[in-house]
Amino acid sequence: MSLETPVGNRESSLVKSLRARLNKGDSWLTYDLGRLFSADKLREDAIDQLEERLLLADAGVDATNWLTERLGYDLRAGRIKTEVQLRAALRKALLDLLLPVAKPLDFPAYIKPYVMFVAGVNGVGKTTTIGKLATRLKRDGKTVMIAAGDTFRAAAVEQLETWATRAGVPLISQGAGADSASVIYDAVSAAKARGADVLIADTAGRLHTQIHLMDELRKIKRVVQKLDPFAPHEVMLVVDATTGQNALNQALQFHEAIGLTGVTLTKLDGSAKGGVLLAIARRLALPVRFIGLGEGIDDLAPFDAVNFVDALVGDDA
Ligand SMILES: Nc1nc2c(ncn2[C@@H]2O[C@H](COP(=O)(O)OP(=O)(O)OP(=O)(O)O)[C@@H](O)[C@H]2O)c(=O)[nH]1
Ligand SMILES: [Mg+2]
Repeated sequence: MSLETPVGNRESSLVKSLRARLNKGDSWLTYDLGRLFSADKLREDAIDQLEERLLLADAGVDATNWLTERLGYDLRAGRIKTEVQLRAALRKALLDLLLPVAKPLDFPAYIKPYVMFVAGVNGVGKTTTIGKLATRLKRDGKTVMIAAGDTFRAAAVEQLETWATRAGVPLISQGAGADSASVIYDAVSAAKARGADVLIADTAGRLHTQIHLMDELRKIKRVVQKLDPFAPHEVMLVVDATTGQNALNQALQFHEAIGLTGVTLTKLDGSAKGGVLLAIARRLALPVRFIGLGEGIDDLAPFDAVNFVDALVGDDA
């Protein structure tokens, strides 16, 4: 018996579980599309109904308007006469929105160490995502180091230590109360000295209203740039899908404050509907890196637009 599931299988089972969850018989988007038809004709209010579903699923006004306008156009052009056609039109519109943002993290060999900051509000899953990601990268043969940049919350370092041990990667820390920029500066120096491929820096959870903490992020960036003017190579925001529209606001605020280069959406396994991904794609067009599908070490998958959309509209349509 093999001890470990091969990567391909693991990924496809994650996608299956995403699909099962988003489509738990009450998929927010495609649930009972048949109801939008009466006597085989699309009902007058079909677009209004879809609009309502999109808004309820946290897709936000921008993405919702964009999608319903697209579908309205197809409708008037006579391209949506059946449920199958409606499903196909939805699928195409969703892909047009999401394919451009499905950009996996790329670690070019000439950037060493590839410095990554992981930021976000409290409790969204930053530390957990770092643990999962470090594990994943190490399996891919990369040498990874982690910096305990969350010096703010009690027990944050211990939590990260547990993840670093699980992932089997070294952690650079100075303990609670230390200066976050100094920890991350040291970690980048150490990663350089040891020739590590990737350095992932955890940061304390913060609200965009906590000016001093937002300033701290900018400071970390400035300090690290003394070692590498092009660092950080990735500033990844982690957002919790169960917070709905709030996740979009967080993305807007953090982007304005430090300039994001990617987003990871966690807790898609929970009560989340995932619509906020559409909102973020429409408003910010930031690359979506990963989706979190649970608390376990393997519950992280690169964001794949086709899988995501198929989970929503059903690829067997
Ligand atoms: N169900 C589920 N839970 C998750 C996921 N990612 C993280 N969590 C849980 O969310 C909680 C918070 O995770 P952390 O990784 O500590 O979040 P954080 O952003 O580092 O939190 P702070 O450091 O306090 O700001 C933990 O209980 C995690 O197990 C996910 O994808 N799915
Ligand atoms: Mg944390």
